[in-house]
Amino acid sequence: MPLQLVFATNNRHKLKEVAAKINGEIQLLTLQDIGCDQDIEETGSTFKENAGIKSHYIHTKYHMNCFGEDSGLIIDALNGEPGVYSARYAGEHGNHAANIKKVLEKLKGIENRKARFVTVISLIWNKDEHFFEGAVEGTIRHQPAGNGGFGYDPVFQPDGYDITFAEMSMEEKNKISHRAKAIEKVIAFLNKA
Ligand code: ITT
Repeated sequence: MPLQLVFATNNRHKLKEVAAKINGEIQLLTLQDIGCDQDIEETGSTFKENAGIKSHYIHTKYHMNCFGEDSGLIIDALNGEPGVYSARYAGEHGNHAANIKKVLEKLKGIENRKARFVTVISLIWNKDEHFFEGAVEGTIRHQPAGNGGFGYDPVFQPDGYDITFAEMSMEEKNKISHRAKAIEKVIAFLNKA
C-alpha cells in the first residue's frame, strides 16, 4: 500500500511538475481528491509561513499527511521583489502576463538581471512539520521566450543554459528547478521515514 500524501495546491502546473517526480511508493492526492475546494488564503510574509498555512489548513481539517508549497521569484535589483507576492505582483492573483510585464518594466535600463526561484515546502508527516527548500539561480531576459511552464518561466533563464524555463520540456525543467530540488528532499526524507 503506497503512502498517501495530499499536495495542498490549487496550481495545476505545480501539481504536474511534482507528480512527475513522485514514484509508485507515494500516492499523491490532490485537493480535489479529498473534496477540498477551498482557496487557502496566503496571509504570511515569508515563503515558510505561507507554506505552513497551506499544510496546516489541510492537516487540521482532514487529519492527513500533507504538504504545502510556497514559491516565487527573487530579483536582486528589485530588492527581492516580487518574492512572496510573485503570484499577485501586478494585482490580480495568477495573471502571469501582467506580472511579467511589470517585472520587465521595473528592470528597464537595469544591467543587473540576477534572480532566483525559491520553493519552501512544509510537510506534515505523522503530525510533525518538516521544512524543505530548493532554489535555482538565473537571470531575467529582456523579452519573454517559450510557451512551456507557467508564471515567470518565459523570462527566467537558469545559469548554465541559453534558453528559458518556458523553452524547456517539463522533464528538463524538472531536473534543475527550485521545486524539483525541494521535492527531491521530501522524497529522500520519506524514503527513510
Ligand atoms: P498554490 O498557493 O495553490 O500552491 P499559487 O500559484 O498561488 O498556488 P504561490 O502562492 O506559491 O502559488 O505563488 C507562486 C508564484 O510564483 C506563481 O504564481 C508564479 O508567479 C511564481 N512561480 C513559482 N514557481 C514558478 C515556476 O516554477 N515557474 C514560474 N513561476 C513560478
